[in-house]
Amino acid sequence: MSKKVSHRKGFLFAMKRVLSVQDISCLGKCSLTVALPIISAAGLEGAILPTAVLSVHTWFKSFTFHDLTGEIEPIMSNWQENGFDFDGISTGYLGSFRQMELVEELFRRFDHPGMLKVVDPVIGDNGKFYVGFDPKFAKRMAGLCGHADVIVPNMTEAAFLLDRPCRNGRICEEKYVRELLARLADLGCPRVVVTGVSFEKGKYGAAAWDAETEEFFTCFGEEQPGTFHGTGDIFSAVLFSMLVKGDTFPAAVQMSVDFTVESIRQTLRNPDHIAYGVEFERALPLLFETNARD
Ligand code: PXL
Repeated sequence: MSKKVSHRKGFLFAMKRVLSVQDISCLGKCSLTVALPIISAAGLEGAILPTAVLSVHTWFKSFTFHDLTGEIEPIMSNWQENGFDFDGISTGYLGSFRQMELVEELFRRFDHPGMLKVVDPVIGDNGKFYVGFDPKFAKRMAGLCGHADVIVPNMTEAAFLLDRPCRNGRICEEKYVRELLARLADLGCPRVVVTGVSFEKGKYGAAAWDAETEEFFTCFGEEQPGTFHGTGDIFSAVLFSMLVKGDTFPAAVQMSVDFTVESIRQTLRNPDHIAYGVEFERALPLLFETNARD
């Protein structure tokens, strides 16, 4: 029988511990290789539950894929045996229906008042599903979203979760986004952030809805040219970290926009920048600064 021992309580300056559940793409900047440095820079203890190991992410023409589904249950049972708990659990890329079921089990087993559950429904971008995903997968992901406190889809994922066609073009109307957010909250998640939103040329960012307070807000930054892989994972890792640290919902979304824009801006300074990820490492000082006030 597991004993509930928090190894951190009782220390005045105990760090908060968070868990990130997603794949390890060994090379290519996304999922755990970006989430962990962001969590650490934000001053949180990062634990990981890798769902698969890939040579590179699926944006590349070829990749290896080693599924780790069989490890998930034994790892969570072992954590329970050792008495560990988390201040937050965040999920990203999940490779199968079974993994979504296991994440729901993880949420159940480690739930306690104040434990934040963030789901980034990683299924597609730029109007298309990522390799291996389809409308059936999106429907199951919508079910998982119903178990989260916060979800962070991009505009493509938001449409796919609701089984709607994607709209063309970057600029959209506020009315459309407000309705999208309300329908996403109807999935059962009280706080929704949609990324990749623009109402006018030159401004790009996120729109959010808090169904409990009925508050709608937007956070924009200066629009940067081009599209970059992995920015959604960066955005959700910053949002997750800032919420666990106790930021208000609008402040956490604004920080996530600022950090993502700064990562892209730094990337574009390098004329030989890589297309498969951004130089988010250069933006990490923005997060160090948030620790001074903790
Ligand atoms: O960035 C999202 C992501 C995460 N993990 C893997 C991916 C992708 C998007 O393509 O392929 C393996």
